[in-house]
Amino acid sequence: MDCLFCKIIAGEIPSKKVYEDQQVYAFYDIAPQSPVHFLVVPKEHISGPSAINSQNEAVVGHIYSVIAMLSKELGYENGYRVIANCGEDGGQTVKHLHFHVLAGKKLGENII
Ligand code: IU
Repeated sequence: MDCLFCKIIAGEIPSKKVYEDQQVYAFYDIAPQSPVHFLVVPKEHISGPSAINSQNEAVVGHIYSVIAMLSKELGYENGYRVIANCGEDGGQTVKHLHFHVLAGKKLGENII
């Protein structure tokens, strides 16, 4: 499958890893929109938020728990924003489900 994030997960394209376990991979965004900006993606290829269903939904809860755990480890427990863009109108450019984690400053409204 010709998916950029599948290639990043497989190590075929280099990335700056934040965290990895059996289900998810997290890496810093190449175009950061805040002092802390990384993406958390399921290792399983899910094309986007609209492809979440009863079969694959568990990984979404896991992703939120990983983000909360990392907030303490990376020191952004003062607050953060999690965003998943969906489809063309939602501004999704990479067709592999991903959650932006933005932190490190008081975030304005027009971000991501
Ligand atoms: P979006 O929600 O689909 O617009 O987010 C895609 C993100 O993937 C965006 O913030 C890009 O900067 C980021 N990204 C990346 O981190 N590495 C890449 O090689 C590419 C995009 I292409």
